[in-house]
Formats: sequence, structure tokens, C-alpha cells
Amino acid sequence: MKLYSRPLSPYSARVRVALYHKGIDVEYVVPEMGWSKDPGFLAVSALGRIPVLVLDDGTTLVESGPIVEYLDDARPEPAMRPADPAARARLRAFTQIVEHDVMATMMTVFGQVYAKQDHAAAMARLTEGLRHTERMLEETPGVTIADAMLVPTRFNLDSLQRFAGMPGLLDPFPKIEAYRKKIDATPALARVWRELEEGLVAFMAWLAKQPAPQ
Ligand SMILES: N[C@@H](CCC(=O)N[C@@H](CS)C(=O)NCC(=O)O)C(=O)O
Repeated sequence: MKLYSRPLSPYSARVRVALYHKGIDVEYVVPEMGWSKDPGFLAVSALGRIPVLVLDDGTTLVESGPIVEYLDDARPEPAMRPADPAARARLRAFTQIVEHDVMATMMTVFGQVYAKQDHAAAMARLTEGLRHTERMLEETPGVTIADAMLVPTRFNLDSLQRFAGMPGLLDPFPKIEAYRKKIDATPALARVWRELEEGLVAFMAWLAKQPAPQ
């Protein structure tokens, strides 16, 4: 199998959590900057987005959530979802809330802060998403599909605090703040966190060379 992925891409990081946790070896392809408009990459995935998982028979899978679930179906051990249908639905609901209400909203905030636009409405939505996440976050043993989503989300929350002048953003959310301890204590999660850090350093160096936004 082949995974198109970049170290700092949160959605790619989500898939790498599953691969590392399950000990699945794949070939990693790191597309060049500007990949999303590259005709070679568009031939692999018309969406122009990473991650993309290409199976050994050439089947192409896109969208990080379904890719993680594919890996959990194809290689069930160690399982990343409970067998009980209701518990499984609850876990998927939590994962989706983190994805849509926190991660996606945070990406909007990042874009607006960078473009020096008003981000008050997106920040209000993000705070609401964090409230739901804090309420629903449970200490779970092992690594679940929610952890795959939470690691890059928690990383980006640190970046938002650091780079967008929002220190203390997580102060009202002690469970989200403390989730970092699980990351440090869990090899697959810690590995992805390190890759995100390395990717951020490389991205900041690239960004410094770009023209400032008008
Ligand atoms: N919903 C998609 C989001 C993927 C996504 O937005 N990937 C970003 C990198 S983190 C990307 O490829 N962006 C390029 C673009 O949109 O032009 C998923 O979960 O895989």
C-alpha cells in the first residue's frame, strides 16, 4: 500500500496514527508543495487532497475518516472501535464532533487570523466545539479512532495558542489540556506528534519565504 501524506497535514496524521498503532507498513509519498493542482497528483486523486491510500490492487481511498475505518476493518487487531453497536456509534459521534466542530472550525480560524480577517464568529463556534469535546472526552485505554482525530486536533490547538496570540485557550478545558499526557505515553500517538512538530518547523521555514498577505 502507498499513503500520500505530509508530516503537518492533520488529516494525514490521523491515518498515520492507525498505521503506526496497527504496525502496518506502507510506502509513504510526500507530495511537493502545490500538490493539489499538480496534474500527476490529480490523476491519483481528483479531489487534489491528502491523505490518499492506494491499495496493492490499485484501489484509491480518500477521506481520512473512512481510510482509518478501512484499516480497522482490513486489519482488525488491535481494534480501534468497540464491538458493541451503541458504543461504536457513540465513538463515531464523538470523533465527528471533534472533526467538524473543532478541527474544521480551527482551520477556518487559522485562515482568518493569517489573512487578518475578523474571526470572532469562527472563534465562538470553536469554543462551543471545545465545550462539547471537553464534556464527551473519556479516558479510554488503547488507541481508538477518536485518538486518531484527537492527536492532530490537540497539536493544532497548541499551534493556535502559540501563533494566533491565544495563550490560555485551553484553560477552561482541563480534560483536553491533559489529553497531551496520553499522547506522550502512547508510542503511536507520540510518534505522530513528533512528526507534526517536525512538519511545523519545515512549514514555518517555507512560510517565511512567502510574500506577506495583503
Ligand atoms: N476531509 C478531508 C480533508 C483533507 C484535507 O483537507 N487535506 C488537506 C491537507 S491537510 C489538503 O490536501 N489540502 C489541499 C487543498 O485542499 O488544496 C479528509 O479528512 O481527508
